[in-house]
Amino acid sequence: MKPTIALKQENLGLLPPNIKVPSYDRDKVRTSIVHIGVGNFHRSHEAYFTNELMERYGVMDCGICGVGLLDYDRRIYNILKDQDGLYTLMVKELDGSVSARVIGSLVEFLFAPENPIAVIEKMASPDIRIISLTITEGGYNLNEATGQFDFSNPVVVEDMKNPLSPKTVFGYLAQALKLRMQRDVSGCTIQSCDNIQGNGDVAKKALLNYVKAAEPELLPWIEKNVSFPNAMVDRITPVTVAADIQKVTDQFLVEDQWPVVCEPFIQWVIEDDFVAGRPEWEKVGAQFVKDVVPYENMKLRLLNAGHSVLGMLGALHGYDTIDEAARDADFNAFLRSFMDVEVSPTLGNLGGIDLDSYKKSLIARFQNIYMKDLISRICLESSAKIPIFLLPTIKAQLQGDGHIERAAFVVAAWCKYNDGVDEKGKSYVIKDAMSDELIRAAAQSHQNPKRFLEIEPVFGDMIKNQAFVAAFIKSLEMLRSKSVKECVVELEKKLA
Ligand code: CS2
Repeated sequence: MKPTIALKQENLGLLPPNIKVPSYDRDKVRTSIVHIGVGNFHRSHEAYFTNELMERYGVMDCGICGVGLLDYDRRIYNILKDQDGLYTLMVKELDGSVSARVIGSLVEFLFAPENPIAVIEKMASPDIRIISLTITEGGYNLNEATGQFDFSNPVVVEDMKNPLSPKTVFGYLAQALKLRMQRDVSGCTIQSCDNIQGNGDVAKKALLNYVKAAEPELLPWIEKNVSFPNAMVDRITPVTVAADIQKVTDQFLVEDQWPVVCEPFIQWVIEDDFVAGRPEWEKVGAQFVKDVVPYENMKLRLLNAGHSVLGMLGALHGYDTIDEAARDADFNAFLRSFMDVEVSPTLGNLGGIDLDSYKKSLIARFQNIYMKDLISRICLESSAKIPIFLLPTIKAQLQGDGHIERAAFVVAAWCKYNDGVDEKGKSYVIKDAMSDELIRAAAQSHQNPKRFLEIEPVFGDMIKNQAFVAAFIKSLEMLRSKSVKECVVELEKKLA
């Protein structure tokens, strides 16, 4: 048994040849990006692209300073500090082979609860050209129904009172941009990397709403000096489990406390609107385009909603992982017709994208048996996901009198999911910022099915649409009398 090696800068030379390590001099890397929300996705995506630019092209001026805003981020902060910002990215191919590389692009890390001023100063530094975000779909604090910034959120109330020790991303951005304005530092780009339609526009709207109330004199400066490019981001990145940590040690001899696992597929389509310049990520595979809307629609409505379809159906049936649900012939048939009949007609002109092969590749990605992407990961925070991933399809289809039965069925499956127990009798926890309300509404829906659609921040006024309500009620009644598998088979037969 060969000795294992702790992941640290000084040990990189000791790692075996089957794992790639940064060959560039990390001491020479200069930081120009601050990234808020260093989760697994950031580490498999933007940090990976940036590492590739450093590795393959020797670009040294795009180092990333990670920032953790939440108490929850303490663990990643401590681990990355211990590992000199290094971590292993393990790619799981469709044929079961794995490849690994150590990523070196995260060269600094700040933990905001420990030192808020350091974070504000870093973001205000003239060296910083981009502040990028992965703060999750729900992190933008906009009410789904009204589209307005939620000033009743207690952390926002606190930030308004204590601007110099903020808690929210908007509190930090406002203070940092204010310093930039006061010190006559140039503007910068705020780059959302979250799965949201028009993620740049949404980030802008949320920030401007906040600033208008908190620091009104800053508003015109931001409008003039800050850009918010939209982007579509994609790489399936499951939760890291103990077996992954073990695999990294067994196969690559690396002791990494929190490696990242992902699929080989990667895509980043970005609007080219960077006020202070940007790394040439296109050299390593990113696409810069004028209009990202078609790409976003396609990805959110097919991949992310496809995940929610498999997640909800799979959870009710009692599957644990997405690949199990995707390889179930009945669920697969349902997913395929959901994509073809209900989503594809809403996508408009995709200008040269081969939609059929995109859908085929999605199914193959979902079926990757080596990924073990947990259904619990997909189902968490669905109250922020469903309105972005699934409801726009229903709304678009209703406008054109198209089919909505399958999408409505998934909404009904989500309602039943909030009963908290699968068909095998196993209970699970609903992890969602709105869990209390979801659980209450789902419980009441046993007497009054419409009750679930009354959750206004999720459904807005969709309850007024009779066709949708009828399809939802029918599905929910069916789901409460039959297994989810029997339901999808019956539905497919009926709609064929
Ligand atoms: C998933 C996404 O969170 C979810 O529900 O659909 O995290 C998905 O894996 C990524 O967007 C893939 O790019």
